[in-house]
Amino acid sequence: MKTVQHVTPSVRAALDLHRHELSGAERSAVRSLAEQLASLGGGLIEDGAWLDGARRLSCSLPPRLLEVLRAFRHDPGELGALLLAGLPIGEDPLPPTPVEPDSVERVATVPASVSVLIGLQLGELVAYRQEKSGALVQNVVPVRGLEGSQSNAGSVPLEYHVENAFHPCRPDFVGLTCLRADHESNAGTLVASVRLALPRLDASDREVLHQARFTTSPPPSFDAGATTPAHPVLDGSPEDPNVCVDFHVTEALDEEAREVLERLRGAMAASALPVRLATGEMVLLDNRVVLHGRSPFTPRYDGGDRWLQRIFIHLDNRRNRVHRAGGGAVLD
Ligand SMILES: O=C(O)CCC(=O)C(=O)O
Ligand SMILES: [Fe+2]
Repeated sequence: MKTVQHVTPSVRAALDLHRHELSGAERSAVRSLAEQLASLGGGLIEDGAWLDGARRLSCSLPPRLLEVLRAFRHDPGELGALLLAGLPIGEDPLPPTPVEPDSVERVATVPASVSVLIGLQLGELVAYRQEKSGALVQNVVPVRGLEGSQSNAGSVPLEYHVENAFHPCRPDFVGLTCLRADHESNAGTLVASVRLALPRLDASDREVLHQARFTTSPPPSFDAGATTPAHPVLDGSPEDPNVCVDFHVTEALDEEAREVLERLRGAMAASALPVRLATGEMVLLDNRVVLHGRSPFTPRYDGGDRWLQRIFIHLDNRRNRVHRAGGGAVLD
């Protein structure tokens, strides 16, 4: 890992954010695969046969893209995120941004197919039955009336979190593909890597974070569910730990742990990079290594608002099998 902690955030962004820009020829190749996939069978994303076709077609993504995805899976780098730019999205006019709550994509479109093709080269696509009705491709759009909510339908600052931190089988990777930026291009997906934040904490704080002195409850996007048993926020190798925290819903069980959690939040915020996604860009986040949040923006609910599509990826389809009734892609 290169060390770039003493440069300004913007320089660090340029240096550190793993960015891969597709060439024109690569964009055409991805577009042709996505079009084939969108018209495969009934184009139903949750249909096992469609997903089989998607997996097969994903093997024909451009070699340079396959290399980048494979390298990211091996090691997500200091930032824990990969930005893909120049994806074939927005070349045809896009429909209006959905406005309804819990909007999802059930029928394949070219943008949804692009996300699926890329996700399937990183691992297995999964969803959670209690969230966005178990859809594999979910729309992240602002929803009227939910402005102030700590969910991806809100537009106030969204607190740093690991996706589904409360779940024993949370995603290994999260993919966010941008169809449309917000009107003022203000909204940034904030990426905060534990690899960058850790040097800002002293050894005793890290030790506390490795102890089971925290609990996490399900976020609002889930139906009410049980709070986790006490868990550590950092686990695994002390020199390169995994992180599991959601600063909106993770609670410390004692005063010392509460203070340490607050210092971790400060370290994370100080290391965070805003990724302002533009049309045709996709950010892949390693959900074991980075927290993400979102800066505020002003929705208009006019069909031209910010529109991302989200996918979740697991590396190991056996480890999660106990949660996947019938062997499908949806976890209970
Ligand atoms: O809107 C964003 O950039 C991120 C929202 C988010 O946290 C999510 O969809 O999981
Ligand atoms: Fe999230």
